[in-house]
Amino acid sequence: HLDDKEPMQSYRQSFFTLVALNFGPIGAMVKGDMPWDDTKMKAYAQDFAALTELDLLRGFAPGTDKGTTRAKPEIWENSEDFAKKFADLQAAAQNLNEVVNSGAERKAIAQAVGAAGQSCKACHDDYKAKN
Ligand code: ASC
Repeated sequence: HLDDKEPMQSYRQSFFTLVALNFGPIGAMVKGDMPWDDTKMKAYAQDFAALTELDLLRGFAPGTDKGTTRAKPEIWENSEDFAKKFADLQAAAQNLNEVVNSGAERKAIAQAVGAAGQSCKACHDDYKAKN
């Protein structure tokens, strides 16, 4: 990627791909779209939490608002709010990992998954273009 013209767009999109491939099946298990599997639930919740410890904001460096991206210009205009929303995601992912790995019942897990999904959505609503 060193000669990629859009390395930071690729960096952040890779982050979201990994997050979606961990949180997606968690959501699917909670919704009953995929069989519940405690081992997978624990592993994916742990990886989801670990992924959110990466420095995502580095991927939204100034000047990377052009090109192959659905990132809205508002990200760079409201960078404090954007950073706060990412901190909310980190907290929600951390909480989900703790709930899942504390042996909580499914109802409590579903609640923590819902909260994490809300923090995904809060940011998408304001900062992700529809297409
Ligand atoms: C997902 C996914 C999102 C969030 C969001 C939650 O699995 O890909 O963007 O959950 O739909 O509301």
